[in-house]
Amino acid sequence: MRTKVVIVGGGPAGMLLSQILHRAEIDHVVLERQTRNYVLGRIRAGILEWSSVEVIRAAGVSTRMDAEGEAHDLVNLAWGGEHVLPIRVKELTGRQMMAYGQTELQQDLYNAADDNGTSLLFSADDVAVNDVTTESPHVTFRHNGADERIDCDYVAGCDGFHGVSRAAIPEAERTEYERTYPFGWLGILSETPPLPHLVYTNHERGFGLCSTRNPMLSRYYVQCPIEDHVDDWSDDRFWSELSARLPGEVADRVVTGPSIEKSIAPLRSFVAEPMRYGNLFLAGDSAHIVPPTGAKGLNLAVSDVHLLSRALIAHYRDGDTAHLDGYSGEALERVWGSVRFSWWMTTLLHRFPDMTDFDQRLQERELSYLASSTAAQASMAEQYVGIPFANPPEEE
Ligand code: FAS
Ligand code: PHB
Repeated sequence: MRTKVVIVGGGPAGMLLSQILHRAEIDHVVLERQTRNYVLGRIRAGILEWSSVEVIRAAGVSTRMDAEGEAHDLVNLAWGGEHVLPIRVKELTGRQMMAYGQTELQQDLYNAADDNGTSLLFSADDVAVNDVTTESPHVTFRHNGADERIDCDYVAGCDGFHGVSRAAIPEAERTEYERTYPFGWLGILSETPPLPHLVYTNHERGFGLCSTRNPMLSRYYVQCPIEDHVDDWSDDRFWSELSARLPGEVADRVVTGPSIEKSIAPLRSFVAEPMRYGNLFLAGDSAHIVPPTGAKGLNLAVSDVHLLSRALIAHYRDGDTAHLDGYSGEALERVWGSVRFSWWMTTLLHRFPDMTDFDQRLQERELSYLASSTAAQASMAEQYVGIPFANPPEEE
């Protein structure tokens, strides 16, 4: 087989890139290691930056998001069991966040691929990225028991943190930056009405987050020791711990119910540079990971795909390789901005094991300074809602 672009990974980054390349009539093949249902079964992100909404709309896969997603004007910070500070994002930046689950976006992207007749191969095993610095880059893999090879112009490594693409860049050519956090997030889904707006809470017992998926599906998190196992947390223990970490006026409004999904995610900050090596381009979690505190993981994947797709289109349509050559630098600018912001929110809101009462007071003072300063709130708001693209996608 031969194609222009092989996309390794059929998660949100890979499938959004596929959708945009299809609309630009750029031939490509997507290789996904898991089954379709396995990918759709993963519960992950829930908040889209407005820049991501613009990319998804321009890609022509926003019908359900615009019908079922919920635009939010504000997000709340809570602390000390009594304070609640609304960060009025729309008032401060003119932009909103969209609450729309990653699972839903993934479903929309798979449905679009079905309609497009995209070459999307699930259960692709032993994928290997080869010869990306030669004139004949190619990808080999096993599918339905047969060894396969696809020759291509470019490889898009959209295979997440545990994929193979990043390792196709020799260690001597790659620099990795990492910080792991000494706690995890225990998340649950419950078929209960969510709070009207997101609430992030700082408490000496630990971090908590109240989020949403739709009017009858809520997403909640509590910080937990990284050694914990899901079985250590009954629903009752989860709800009482979340309530203990929220101000009473907020806790009283939480509608509890049985969990329909419960999982613990580790937190890390990670960046691999560069995001290009020869004819291999990394996009999404294959190149970077952020703690979910800033709601940036999925949005960074969308950001990379916007920049990479624009570069590939300029190359194939106009023979212009400037954006391909500038991709890594431009993508990393946005990556590091979100990595820093996600680190800042994580450091501000979580109870670190080695924290003292002095440290707790510093966190609470920073939160009360935010409450006193519109300028500080505007700084947080513009980063939370997402810095606009220098070249936003053209509306359809
Ligand atoms: P993904 O990891 O989503 O997709 C990569 C795809 O490549 C997968 O389908 C995988 O099966 C496939 N793959 C891997 N190796 C392969 C190989 N060798 N060959 C072929 N295919 C291969 N972000 C937020 O903003 N908010 C959150 O609350 C949040 N919660 C998260 C919870 C968890 C447990 C995890 C792991 C991540 C969370 N994230 C969150 C981040 C997450 O949403 C990612 O940013 C997002 O999935 C990135 O999308 P991709 O880059 O496509 O990577
Ligand atoms: C979610 O709804 O899953 C969510 C929202 C905000 C975050 C992280 C996760 O910062």
